Amino acid sequence: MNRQNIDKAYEIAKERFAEFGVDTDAAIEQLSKVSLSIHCWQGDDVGGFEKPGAELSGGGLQVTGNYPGKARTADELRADLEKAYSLIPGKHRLNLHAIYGEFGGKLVDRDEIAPEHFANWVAWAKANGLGLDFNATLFSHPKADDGFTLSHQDKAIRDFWIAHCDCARAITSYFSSALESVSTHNLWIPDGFKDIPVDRLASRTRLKESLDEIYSTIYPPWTIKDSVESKLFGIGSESCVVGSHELYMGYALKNDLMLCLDLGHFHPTESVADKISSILLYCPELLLHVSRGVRWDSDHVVITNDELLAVMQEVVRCGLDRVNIALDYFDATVNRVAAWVIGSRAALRAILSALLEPKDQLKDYENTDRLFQRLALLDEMKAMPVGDVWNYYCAKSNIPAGADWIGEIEAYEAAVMNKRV
Ligand code: RNT
Ligand code: ZN
Repeated sequence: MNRQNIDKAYEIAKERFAEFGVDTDAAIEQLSKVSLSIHCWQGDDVGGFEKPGAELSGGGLQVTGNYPGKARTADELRADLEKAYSLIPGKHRLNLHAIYGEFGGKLVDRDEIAPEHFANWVAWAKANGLGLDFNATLFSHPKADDGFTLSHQDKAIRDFWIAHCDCARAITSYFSSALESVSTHNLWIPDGFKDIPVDRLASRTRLKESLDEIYSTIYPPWTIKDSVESKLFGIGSESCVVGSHELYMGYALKNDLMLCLDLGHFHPTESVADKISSILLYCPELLLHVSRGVRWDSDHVVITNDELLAVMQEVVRCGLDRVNIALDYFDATVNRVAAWVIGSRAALRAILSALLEPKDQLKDYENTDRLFQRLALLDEMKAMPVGDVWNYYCAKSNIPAGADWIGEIEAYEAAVMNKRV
């Protein structure tokens, strides 16, 4: 895009938003402070580096597609991430999973992982000015093959996974101190029943007891933000997921943890946007897994759809500083680096769109019962030039504006990714 046109369009957009009392420069300033936690696992189809050629298995998670160029090593993944970050305006974080440690060719089981296995990630994060977040990995492992982990009937298996979570939280606190930026540890487990169980209470009791053990190790809040992620159903856990929304909501409230809402983990017509204000009444902070379900929890690449816009509106209306925003999707049918860029840019642009809302005017209409005016203004805002503000923000940040980044991925694909055979 031509820089002069970007600037000209921005000047007009700025005036148009100003007519509604909205300050576009202030919105850009706020947006520049938002850090997305970008998920490493889009880069290699949730494989990780426990052994060469490791693949996602179990847990009801499914990656489809075999687009060429997948990162095969941590170095390749870091190179791909650097490319992605170079096309996303702002300073962001990286979200790692435990299987992404570098184990030097040795088989290190999940209950033995330690900060040293993530030393390269930390050095790289430091060099690139990124914060790190972390996730225990309770899938793709023989001890998770029957679909149960922390709620398993067998105490030895539960204990193994508790030990893994202990390691994962220790690694998370190491990230926080090494990078001087508080890291989130998110816990998601696959446990659930394909067919109708008769003793839901027993498995949920076991899960609760495992959680009690895990979180009995206290880390000061400036060293870890702990979150727990619920789910409604998965492949192979259609009838009952042990870690349901109610289970974790209760647990988080009682134990001062963060709740993680994944956009794909609710009934398809249920509004995650509507949950945010309720949860923030009781929890100081919230974690979002921004995803896109298509008919089911399919983890499609995030794009600018109504759901994303509605979620980000609520995030901004309720308190951008209280919501941690992570991405969570995996698509192997398209260039994996492009998938990161598409989702990250969509999420940021949706936040920008929400920041450009004429909040005072809308609230005033609402509080004085001028409801057609509220509806009309909300709808008119959809035709406002958010894209011109976005392009200006990108250009100002030295990041390609508009669709200009597509060519950069094409070049990277030809020069780097297509050589990985
Ligand atoms: C699974 C959860 C979970 C995972 C990642 C890989 O349904 O959404 O967050 O996607 O941990
Ligand atoms: Zn998730």
